[in-house]
Amino acid sequence: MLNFHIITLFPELIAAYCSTSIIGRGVKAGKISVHTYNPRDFCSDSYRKVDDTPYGGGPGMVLKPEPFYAAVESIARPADSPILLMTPQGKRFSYKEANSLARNSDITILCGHYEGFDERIRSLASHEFSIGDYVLTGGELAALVVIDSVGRLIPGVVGKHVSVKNESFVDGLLEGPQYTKPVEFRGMSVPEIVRNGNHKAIAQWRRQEALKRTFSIRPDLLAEAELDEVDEAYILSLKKQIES
Ligand code: 6GU
Repeated sequence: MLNFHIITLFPELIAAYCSTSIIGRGVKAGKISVHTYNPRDFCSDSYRKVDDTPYGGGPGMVLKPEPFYAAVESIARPADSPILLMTPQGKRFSYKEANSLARNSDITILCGHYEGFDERIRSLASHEFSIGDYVLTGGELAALVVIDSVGRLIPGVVGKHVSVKNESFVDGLLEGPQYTKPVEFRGMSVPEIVRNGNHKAIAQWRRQEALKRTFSIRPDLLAEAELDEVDEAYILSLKKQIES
């Protein structure tokens, strides 16, 4: 059981996604839980003001620290459990982080907002993550990326657990092509090799296709991937193909 605690000004966004599809099923099955906390509910003033003008001047508003601290302090969570701050300034979130986060019983996620937040909110966080090199209007989509990618690693959330083992990034490679019926569709046919039932040949072909795709789309991943001598020899042949 993994409990997510999401601090957000837009709890509806989190609730809608997390009640649907595979993550929704994981919640209903009691494998994960997703609780939301709105900083607006933790304001002490009657206007429920979560932002204010920036010191030093300038355009826009800045999220105030008090409601965020109060929201975090209201959460029933182990004192040493991670608190993630989702911002474009964070470390790039990847499969590696998802995997290590999946070992926790509780994960708290703070969603920032386009206008920026008081620097003292950063002190609440144990980790700061970005999901990519672009700017989002708020941290909610990024928090959902964490909930989804970590949540699906919890046993019982994804239907077949073997499918988690065979996917992209587990062995550091992109997943190769897959096919289902029909054999022939609009002039595109299923490769002969996956139709003939020779499991050893199919496994070799799949490995080569994964290597080929990774080599052409994400060559940076090859440096970290788990490769044996057969893989290395195949990559060398791909390099030679380009040179010739
Ligand atoms: Cl985590 N937040 C925002 N606001 N923008 C982002 C991001 C996070 N990751 C990439 N862009």
